[in-house]
Amino acid sequence: MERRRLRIALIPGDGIGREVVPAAQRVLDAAGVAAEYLRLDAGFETFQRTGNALPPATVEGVRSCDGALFGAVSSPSTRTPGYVSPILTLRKELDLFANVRPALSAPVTGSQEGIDFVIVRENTECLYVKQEREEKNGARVVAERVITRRASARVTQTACEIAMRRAALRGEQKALLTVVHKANVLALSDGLFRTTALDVAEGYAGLEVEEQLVDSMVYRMIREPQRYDVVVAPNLYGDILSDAAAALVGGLGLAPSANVGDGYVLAEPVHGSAPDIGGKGIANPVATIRAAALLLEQLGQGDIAKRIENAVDAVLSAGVWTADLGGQATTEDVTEAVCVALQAERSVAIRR
Ligand code: GGG
Repeated sequence: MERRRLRIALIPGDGIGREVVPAAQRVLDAAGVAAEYLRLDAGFETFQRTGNALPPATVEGVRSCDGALFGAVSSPSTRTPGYVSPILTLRKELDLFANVRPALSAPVTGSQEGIDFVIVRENTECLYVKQEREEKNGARVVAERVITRRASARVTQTACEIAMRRAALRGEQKALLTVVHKANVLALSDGLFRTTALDVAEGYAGLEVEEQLVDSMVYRMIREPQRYDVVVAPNLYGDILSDAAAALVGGLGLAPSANVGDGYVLAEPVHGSAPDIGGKGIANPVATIRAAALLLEQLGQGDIAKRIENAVDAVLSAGVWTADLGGQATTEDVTEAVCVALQAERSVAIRR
């Protein structure tokens, strides 16, 4: 099948981002993806070197591509004049309003069985608008939390569409959407998210809709993760819930995500830059390899994405595990094993 040649932006960022993004690029090559790559700078190291954590050329370059693969950044926890978080800014600049984070059981000892749900996190507002101010000489700090009807509606629409697509793939008529909020305490802000989400979801026939307070959601997700299908949540709750969900299926080393907007997708591992292990060659590349697969799926190459996911599963099933999973494999070992699994499968397919 003749495929469109893709143009993909690669933004390794900081720390282990610089190891796992090249690993994922190797896997894309081994899978036979027809693509040209544009490598772009961003992150704290870029800030230290150039005074800009997200150079305009990076934003321009990202826009010139069909999609992007981002690694990780290490934003400082203290206020740093002139520094902006490149990933938060990119999400805003490109209007990537939904962050799609699958939680899927994996063949590793740290994963529970039978889990297959997706958290769809609102990606542009909530506390992440970073409107903080000091009062009373710094003795009191106020952080504004923004929730809008528009953002709540479009993230819910994305979640509903994912739910319907997943049901169709399962060959079922029914899907379940869980709307997470804390409207019993934050009646205005979470109240708006809740009513908007419930209104939007009502328009999808065959979609069962439930709502859950965020605290009880954490509890139930840990006790009965197998019951969930698609979960939609405001930004901060979605961020926290998705890290917790990753812990149920093998950890952050395996967890991919895709930031999606109306016409663009930027995929990334859920994990950060892990500066403690950066440069040691021991980072788990699987989350980024899976993120690359999510990117392909969004760009209409779901068949290659599936082959990459199968190759990753085969490698994990064979026990080729990095230290975060309890193994001794290096980044290179895992990457090479996935490439070999893909190439073996490709040559069988070509012989057929
Ligand atoms: N790949 C996701 C990532 O880098 N996560 C860390 C994160 O969210 N950082 C935000 C920031 O440092 O500005």
